Amino acid sequence: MLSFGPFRSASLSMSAAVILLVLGACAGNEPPPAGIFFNQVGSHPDGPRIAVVRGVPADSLKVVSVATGETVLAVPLSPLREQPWMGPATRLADWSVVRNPGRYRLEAGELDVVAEIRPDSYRDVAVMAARSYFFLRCSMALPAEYAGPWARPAGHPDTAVAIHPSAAEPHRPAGTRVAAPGGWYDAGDYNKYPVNAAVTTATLMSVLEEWPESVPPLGLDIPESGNALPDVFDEVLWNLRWMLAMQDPHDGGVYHKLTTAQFEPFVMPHEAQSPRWLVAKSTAATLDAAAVFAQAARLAERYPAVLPGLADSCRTAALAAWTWARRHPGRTYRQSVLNAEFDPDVQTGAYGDRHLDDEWYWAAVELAVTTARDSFLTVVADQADEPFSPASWAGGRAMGDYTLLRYRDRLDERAADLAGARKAALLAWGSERLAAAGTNPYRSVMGESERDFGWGSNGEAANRGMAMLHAWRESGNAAFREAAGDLLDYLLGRNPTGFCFVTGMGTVSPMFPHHRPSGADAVAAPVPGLLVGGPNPHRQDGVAVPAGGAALAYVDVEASYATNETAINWNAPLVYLAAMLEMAFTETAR
Ligand code: 9MR
Repeated sequence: MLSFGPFRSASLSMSAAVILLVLGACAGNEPPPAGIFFNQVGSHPDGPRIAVVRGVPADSLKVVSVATGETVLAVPLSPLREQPWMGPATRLADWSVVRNPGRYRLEAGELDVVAEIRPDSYRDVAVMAARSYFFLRCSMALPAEYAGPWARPAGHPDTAVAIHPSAAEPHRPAGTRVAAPGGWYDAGDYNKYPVNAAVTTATLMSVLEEWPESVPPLGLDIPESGNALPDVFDEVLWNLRWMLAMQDPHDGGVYHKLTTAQFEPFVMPHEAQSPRWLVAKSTAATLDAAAVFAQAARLAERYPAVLPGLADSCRTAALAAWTWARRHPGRTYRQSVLNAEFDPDVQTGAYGDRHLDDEWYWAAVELAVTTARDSFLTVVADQADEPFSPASWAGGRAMGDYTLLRYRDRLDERAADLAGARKAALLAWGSERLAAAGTNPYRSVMGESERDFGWGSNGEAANRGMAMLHAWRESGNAAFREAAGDLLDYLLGRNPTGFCFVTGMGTVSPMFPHHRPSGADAVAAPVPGLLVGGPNPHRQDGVAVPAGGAALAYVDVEASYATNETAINWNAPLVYLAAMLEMAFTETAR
C-alpha cells in the first residue's frame, strides 16, 4: 500500500531545501541558481538515471550509498549544454550503471541530493496517478475509508440537467431535463467535456488492453476493489457510464459538454450549486465518443458475467454515434457563435476542435477493429501519410494509430498497408525526437524548441512518452524506451524548475494547484497523484511566471491556471507512461 500522506515537509531534506531556495529565487526574477535535478520519486533498477547539474563549479558527480557511506561511483560531468529556452547551461552525469536498489547521495561541488533506486518506483507513480481519478468522481461522496483526509460529500448529482437552447431539438426542447450523472470533473473546474474525457478514457483503456495477463493489475484501493474487474477498469466505468448518458438515444449525437454557464468559485463540489446545462451536440464529441464506446466494447466483452450486456450497449452506441457524425460532419463547436445566438452565454472550456480528420480516423479504426469490418477504414484511407503526432485532446490520430498497430492482425490486407504506413510515421517521429534530445540540456524529449512549452506542456511530455513506448515496441530499439524513461524523469523532477510535477510525490511538488477541491478543503496538502499543466510562458491567466526561458515558466500558485491546473487528459498518459515503462523494463529483465 502506498502512503497518501501529506507533503513531506517535516522530513524536508537539505536537498529539498536547496531546491526551494532555487525556486524562491526564480520567482523573484533572479537568474535561477544552482541545483541538481533528478527524478525525485525513484528509478527502476534497469531504467535511465541521469543527474543534471546546473550552476555548480564541479567536474564530477559522486554517488554515495546512504546505507554504507561508501562512494560507489564518481562520473565526470558532460561538457556544458545550453538552449536559451531551457534556462542556464547544465552538465549531465549518467549514473545508470549503479543498479542496486537503495538510497544514494548525489554530490556535485557543494550540493547534494538523495535519489532512490526502487523496483516499484514506476508502479507507484502509475498507481498514484490512476488513483487520482477516484478523487475527481462527480456525483459521489468520497468516504474517508478510501479518500483519507480528502473525504467529501457528493457534489453535482447531474440527474436533471437542462437542455441548453443551443442543444434544443423538437424531441428535447430547451429546458428538458436529462440525467447524466457520474464521470470525472475535467480539471480544476467542475464541468464535464466528452472530447477531453474521451482521450483520457481511451488512454486508460489502452493500459488495460496492453497489460499482460501474467502481471497482477494495478491495485487502486477504491470502493470497487475486490470485484472481478481490474481497478483501472472500475475507475474507467465511472466515466464511461456518464459518457453513454451524454449520447442522445434518439439519434446517437453526443452533447459537447455538461457545464455551468460560468466557472464556479473555489468551493467544494457540494457547495457548487449553479445550474448545469447540456450544450450543443458536436461532431468532435460524437466521433470521440464513438471511438471510446467501440474500444470499451472490446474490454467489456472480456467480463460478460460481471458486465452483462455492456459490450453490446457500447457497440450499439458506437455505431449510432458514427451514423450521427456521418449525417452531421460539420458541427464544429464554436462557443462565441453559439453565445451570439443563445442564452445563457457559456464561458467554460471550449475544447473547440475544428480539424476533424484525425477524429474520423480514430473512430474508424476503433470501429473497424471492434466490428472486424474494414469498410470503416475507407473513410480515412487518405490519412496513411499524415505525420505522426502524440495524442492530445484535439489530436485523436495517435489513439487510432496505437489501436491499429495493436490489432493489425485482426484486419485484412488494406489495414495492414495502412498499419505499415502509420508505423513508419511513428518511427520517423521518434527518430527525429531522439536526434534532437541528443543535445538537450536535460536529456529529454521536451525542449527541442520553445514551442514545446504551451498550456499543458506536461501532458504533452507524458503523451510523447506514450508514443516513445509504442515506437520501442514497434522497432525493438531500446533508445525509444530510454527516451520514455527520460520523459518520466522530466516530469518527476529532472527539469529546469526543480519540481516533481505530481502532487504528493517527490521532495518538491505543487502545493497550490488550480484545483477547486484542493483549494477549498481544509487539508494543507492537495489531492494526491495529480499532474499539473507545467511550464507555459504565455500567461493566459495574467499571473507572473519566472523569466529566463520557457521551460522555467511555471509557478506553484493557485491562480496560475495556465501552468498549475490539473486535468484528466494530462494524468492519463502519465498513468500509461509509468505503468507501461515498468512493464517495459520488467519484461526485459524476466
Ligand atoms: O488543455 C486545454 C488547453 O489545451 C487549452 O489551450 C485551454 C484553453 O482553451 O484549455 C485547456 O483545457 C481547460 C478546459 O478548457 C477547461 N477545463 C480546464 C482545462 C485545463 O486547463
